[in-house]
Amino acid sequence: MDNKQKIAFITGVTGQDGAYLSEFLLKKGYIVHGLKRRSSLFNTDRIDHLYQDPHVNNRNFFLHYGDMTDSTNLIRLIKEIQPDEIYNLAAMSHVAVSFETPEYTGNADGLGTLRILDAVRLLGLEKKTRIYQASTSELYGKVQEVPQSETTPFYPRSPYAVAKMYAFWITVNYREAYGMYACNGILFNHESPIRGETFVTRKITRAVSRIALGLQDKFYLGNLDAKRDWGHAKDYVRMMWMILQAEEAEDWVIATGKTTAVRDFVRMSFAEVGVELDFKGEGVDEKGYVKACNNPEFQLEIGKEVLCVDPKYFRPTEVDLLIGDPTKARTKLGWECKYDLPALIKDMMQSDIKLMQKDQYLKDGGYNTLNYFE
Ligand code: NDP
Ligand code: GDR
Repeated sequence: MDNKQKIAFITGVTGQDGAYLSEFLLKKGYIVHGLKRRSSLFNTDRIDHLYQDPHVNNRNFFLHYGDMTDSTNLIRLIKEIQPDEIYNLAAMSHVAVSFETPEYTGNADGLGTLRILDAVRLLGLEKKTRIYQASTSELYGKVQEVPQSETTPFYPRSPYAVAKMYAFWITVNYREAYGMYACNGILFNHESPIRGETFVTRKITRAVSRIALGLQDKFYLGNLDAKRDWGHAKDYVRMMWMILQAEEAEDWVIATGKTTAVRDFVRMSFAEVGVELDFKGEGVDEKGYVKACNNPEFQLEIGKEVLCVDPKYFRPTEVDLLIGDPTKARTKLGWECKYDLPALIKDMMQSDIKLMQKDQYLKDGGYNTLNYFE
């Protein structure tokens, strides 16, 4: 093994960010180790293109079984890997699901972070290993001030956000108590063609693609008024790395500085396939209709109902408005994003149309295709 090569350990390697970060670090010449969970089906779709046969020499990408709720596993792996950098991305990351599984979320997302930090301390790696903690704009929760920056007070509004708040402060505490290089990246929402299918952006781009191709009539969403500061995951993983290269360990807001309502994300996604939408009604009675269809490839009837609100997607407590102020990262780290929202939506829509065309071939061939509405 080349001693000059840096070694990274990524928890959550099978997730959206884990996949993009692995690609990014491998391109930079890192040796990358990833933590994956055992599951009854393969769960490595997002990183299959990086997989290397364990029987060949000179590998630079390794996967290990493990779980954020298992301290002994984490300690053993960190001892074996001796990482220069740990990116702690593993989490039960779905805000709505965290209301259903609050205890598990606290364990994996909150205590899981402590387990990583304490493993590094226990192994005497405080001066060698730099730690990136995947913190979140969900910490801001109930609006205290806009735009939200590193100095905005936190007011978490879900079991997920409360667990991540513990993770935020335990990271700060280990930095201050033990002189560890440990940072929180307070990242605002970031999306991509490989975003989990039940987050709102991907749910929208998948459904719009299926509706355009005639595979589905309509779809259901919850709160259309929520506003988010959406960026592209490819831009954001670059910043995770930049954060760990900075001289001082600090906490950083990474955001685009622009906010958009869920309703407008829907509108923009339909516009990508040449469909203009009309919204009628209010609250749970609001619906989306086809106002115009300017793309001869997709034959959508004018007046067709394509979107309904289903109260089951409303959360017990909502985060109404997120808009980040990335001034610190911009001035001190040179942060800038290559993708704006229209470019992000274009990327996601082009990818989902292609994916759904595959479903169309399968359906035409008499095979079943899966369609989850959650
Ligand atoms: P994903 O949900 O796509 O990925 C989460 C990853 O964590 C998956 O690899 C998942 O494994 C793994 N994981 C979940 N629970 C455990 C566990 N108990 N033990 C080991 N691994 C586990 O999330 P993203 O990639 O979008 O986000 C990465 C991180 O950044 C998360 O911590 C998230 O909370 C945080 N974040 C994300 C933002 C975003 O907009 N994407 C914004 C701010 C923060 P499996 O594949 O098996 O499910
Ligand atoms: P969020 O992302 O909660 O911001 O957390 P999500 O895409 O789930 O929701 C964004 C907003 O859309 C509203 N919404 C719906 N959401 C979902 N999932 N499904 C629906 O049908 C629906 N209808 C409306 C939500 O109420 C919400 O206001 C994401 C995750 O990646 C976290 O891990 C991360 O920390 C934060 O972003 C920053």
